[in-house]
Amino acid sequence: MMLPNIETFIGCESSFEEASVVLYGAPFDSTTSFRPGARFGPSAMRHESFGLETYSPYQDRDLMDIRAFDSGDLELCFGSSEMALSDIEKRAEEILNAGKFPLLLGGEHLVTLAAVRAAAAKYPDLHIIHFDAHADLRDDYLGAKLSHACVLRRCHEILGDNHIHQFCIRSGEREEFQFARKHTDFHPFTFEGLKETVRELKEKQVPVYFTIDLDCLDPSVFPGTGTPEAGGVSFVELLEAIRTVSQVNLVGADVNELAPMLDASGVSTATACKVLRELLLAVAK
Ligand SMILES: [Mn+2]
Repeated sequence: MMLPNIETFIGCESSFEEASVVLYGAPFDSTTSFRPGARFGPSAMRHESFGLETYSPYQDRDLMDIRAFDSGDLELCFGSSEMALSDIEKRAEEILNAGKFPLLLGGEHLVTLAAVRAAAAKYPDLHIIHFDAHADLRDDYLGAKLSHACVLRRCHEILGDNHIHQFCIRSGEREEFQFARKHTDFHPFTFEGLKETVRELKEKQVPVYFTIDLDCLDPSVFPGTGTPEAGGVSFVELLEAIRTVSQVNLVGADVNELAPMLDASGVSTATACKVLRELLLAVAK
């Protein structure tokens, strides 16, 4: 029997019914402030994932041992952020309501807001662990409230003070840094303090959403992104941090801001694929 050529992320071959983790792609980059291209991130990751092994020697786990389903990319309206967010939120809600773990592939970072809206509706005491070079706490960007530069500020409006835990942040306006020191659990530059944060969240057993902006990585290992910022973490540091975060009660996650065409070497896409493999293996029950 011949089957249609449907490309999934490597090792994500379960049916929706069997799966514990469901991937969904949001190829959206309409509010990118500098270099666009993140809309091509999810499809590039699927395509290039076949250069990876399904086995992770770091975790001694294999994608073939977990049950993950790749639901493909949403068809999103590039002209309306609100319409795009609404479609992403509906998909996240559908996955959550089926009792499965939604894992979103961006896209620019604004897509996280939709997933957080869905998760917060189900889990009112939601916390966010946020890895990023940028604080993303602007109240508006050139007058727009819906921008990838404002996404964590919009999340703060939903979740309130001390529910957002930020790491590796090394860029933003002075006002964003002042806002962070007042309203979020703020850890600039590195993952310092992550173990303590994870211990507290684990003790409280609160639901946690995990958002990884890949530009937390140093541009020397991850140049393929819209707003690269020197002074980032290494791949190995990120991997260890992901494994630390996986100890909390995670209810959803995303990997965002890969713009594959901005790195002709393909290394950024390969790195993003490896981050996703490790994240999948860390979160799959
Ligand atoms: Mn960023």
